[in-house]
Amino acid sequence: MQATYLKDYLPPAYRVTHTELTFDLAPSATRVKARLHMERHPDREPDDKETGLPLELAGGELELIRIAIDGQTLEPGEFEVGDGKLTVATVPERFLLDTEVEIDPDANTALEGLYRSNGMFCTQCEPEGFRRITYYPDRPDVMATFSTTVIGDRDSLPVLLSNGNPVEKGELPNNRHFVTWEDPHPKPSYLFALVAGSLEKVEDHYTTMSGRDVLLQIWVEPENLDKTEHAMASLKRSMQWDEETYGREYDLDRFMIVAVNDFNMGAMENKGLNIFNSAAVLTHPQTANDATFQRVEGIVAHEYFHNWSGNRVTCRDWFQLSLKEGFTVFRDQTFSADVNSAAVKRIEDVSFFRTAQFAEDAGPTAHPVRPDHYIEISNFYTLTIYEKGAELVRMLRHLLGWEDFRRGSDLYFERFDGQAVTIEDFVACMAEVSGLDLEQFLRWYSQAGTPEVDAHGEYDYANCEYRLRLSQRTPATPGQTGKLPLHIPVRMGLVGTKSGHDLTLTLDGEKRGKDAVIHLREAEQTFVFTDVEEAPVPSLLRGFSAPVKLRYPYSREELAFLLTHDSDGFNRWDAGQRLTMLALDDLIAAHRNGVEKVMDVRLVEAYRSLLNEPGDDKAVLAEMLTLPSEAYIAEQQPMVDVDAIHAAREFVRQSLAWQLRDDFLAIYRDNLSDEPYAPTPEQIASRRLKNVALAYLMSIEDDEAIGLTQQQLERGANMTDVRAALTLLAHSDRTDLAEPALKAFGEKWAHDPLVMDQWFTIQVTRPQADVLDRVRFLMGHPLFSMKNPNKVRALIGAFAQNRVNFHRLDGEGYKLLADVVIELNRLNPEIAARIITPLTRWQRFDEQRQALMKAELERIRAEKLSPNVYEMVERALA
Ligand code: BAL
Ligand code: ZN
Repeated sequence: MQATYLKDYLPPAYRVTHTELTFDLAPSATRVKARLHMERHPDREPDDKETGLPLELAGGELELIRIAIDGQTLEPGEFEVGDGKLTVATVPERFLLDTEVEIDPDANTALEGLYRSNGMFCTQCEPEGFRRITYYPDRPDVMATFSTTVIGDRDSLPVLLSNGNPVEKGELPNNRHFVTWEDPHPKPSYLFALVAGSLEKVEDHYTTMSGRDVLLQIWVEPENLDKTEHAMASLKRSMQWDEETYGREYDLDRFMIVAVNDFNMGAMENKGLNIFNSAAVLTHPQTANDATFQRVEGIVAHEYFHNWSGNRVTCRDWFQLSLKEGFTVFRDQTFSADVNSAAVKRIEDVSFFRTAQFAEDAGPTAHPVRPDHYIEISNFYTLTIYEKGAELVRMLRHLLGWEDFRRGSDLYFERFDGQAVTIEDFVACMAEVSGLDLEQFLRWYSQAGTPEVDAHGEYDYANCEYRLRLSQRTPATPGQTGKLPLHIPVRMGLVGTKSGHDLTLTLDGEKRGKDAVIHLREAEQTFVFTDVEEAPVPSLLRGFSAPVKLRYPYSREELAFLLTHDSDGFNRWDAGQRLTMLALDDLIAAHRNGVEKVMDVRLVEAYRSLLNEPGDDKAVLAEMLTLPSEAYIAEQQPMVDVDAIHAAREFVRQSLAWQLRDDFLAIYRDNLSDEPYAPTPEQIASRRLKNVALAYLMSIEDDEAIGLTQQQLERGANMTDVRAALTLLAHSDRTDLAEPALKAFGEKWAHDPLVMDQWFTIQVTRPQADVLDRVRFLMGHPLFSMKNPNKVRALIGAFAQNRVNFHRLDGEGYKLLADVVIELNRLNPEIAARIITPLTRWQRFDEQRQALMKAELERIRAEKLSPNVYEMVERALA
């Protein structure tokens, strides 16, 4: 299969100035007529003036009915169809292209292009789905205005939506009707959207900063009308935040969101008509937990923010995907931090990043934030493009400071409005407004892998100097060796060991305050701080100011000191994580060597202080009390020993629970509340703290805790508490209590697919050894479907995160995942290529597991593979 290379980029031969589409909808035979107003791109000269440049349009799974140029139907021989494209050898400089195709939405299980979900027609065109709708120059640098007429059955499809504003509607023979939509903003085909179905809406209005009224609509299936309130509130907050923070205003008369059950992604930012996976938009206190409420808020914001960072200014080519995704993730992260607890948002994001993105960087699919080649671009909607891309934008903000960063963003939006541009264009705006040299910084975009920064500090009592030596190296990644030093902003402080306070930082004779950003640019660099009045403990990489692995030989005493005294909330939390990791390392070694495990008393005392002096930020406390996940611990080990990690973590959990039982119980009781549910930061923090405490107590199956868990479940105040309680019961050894509770929950919620997803996940993440049989059994459940990505993620994806069971030594976990990948490879290649990821990480495990995982990858490789799965398997086995 062929790779596409960034170095081969050329502007399109022909551009489209206006696109007219007519859809005549039918489940298995939809007709699409397209009229494209085309002209040769001024930057593409033909080699031969006589023949001109051939016209090539992308298309797949289309049955061509007719093609005409300037009204003249082309005969076979005057055009060619094959290899995913339609070619016309000779066309005028400017022309009208008419095509008519037939497509089969019902046969479209890949969920790319036009398909049906629960009887509703909907589309997903990013990155290359539009070519499954009609022949088109389906690339992001072809931007056109669109006029779309949707025709459908009046009874089954009363609602007909597309991008922009409705300009005409009417009745047609045979009980059909139509609506015509016009989108005045030029857009690439990947932002096209169409929805048709029997939907109902919730409406609201927003007045923009310039006083324009915008109609807001959320379209859902009728039974979900009561689950839209939070998304609507989130949308209005996002619109206001983008005006206040970035000066960006919405630009159409209406903004629509549609909830769809079968959707590969979380949501899609189609111009004026966002399509959402129902899991990413619907919430109700009884059906969604706090994490889902917060996730919905973040995703609604993310998609809305794309209206500028993505739609008004988009990517020149798909190698630039992070231009829109990294910037937009950064924007949604800062929005969520502003409207919730900023410290907790950062802790959550970094915790996830260091677990999952670091793992991606360390594996066979590692790639730069701007890759230089791909076989299947759908495989690059990755944590590196999104989350690492966001970290790079965050570093730019650190380097420039907020005011210059905002000026750079204004310049970017103004200069490139209506254009498809590159990452260099974005960074150049930041350099221009700040005068900073960002040449070295650009290496972050082209160099893959996680940089490792080693730090050593020395205090010179005689001269009151503190010398900090930093060195950096980025390990080799597939296809990339010999990495160059990066420009790394290190935010830091020096915490005085006597005073317990941040000391003033004086560097090169300049006073830099008590918290400063130093710039590491060389492979090795020493920073000498003068006038340091007392011996300090360094607090480095505050707020995770760069996406690197920082190593500093902290003693446990120093970490305990930072845990109490660091003024940076994030680094206080990180000190606790490091302290816990040291204890875990000892326990993992003890388990492997068959030596008795002994709990580190310093860790118990650190937790005791946290519980007894909880401070006033419950959200941060809950994070502090949360142990690193098994996946995170695994990332810290040279070779992953799943059983030792599980045993060591359980030992710490249970030791803390035994020794601090009464403190956890007090925290639980202090945070019980009768207030009606609201997704406020205060309530969320209380519930989280309460449930963290309960989880410790349930780890030792404390009788009182079992009673409290049952009460919490029976009370059913909200899904946060119910799900937490059900999970604790289901993951305990008390099957006598767990089984009836699971059964009752399953019966109560059988009508609600999103709640049933949670039911599947709770069961397949149990640590008990019989879980694989349960996974197999649940795959036969009438409510499970391999065609629904949410179900696949909830059951198979969640099982693959159940580390002790997925990595069983008999290889049955791997076999099950491989079977699923093989089936999905036929049905939905995009999801198949995502769900395979855990198998591709075989290098990190012992020889026996490596052999088993590779054998499953080889079994998959022997199949007739989609480009998506082919690329993943080839990279994994390279
Ligand atoms: N553009 C794909 C979905 C998202 O990142 O918003
Ligand atoms: Zn996005």
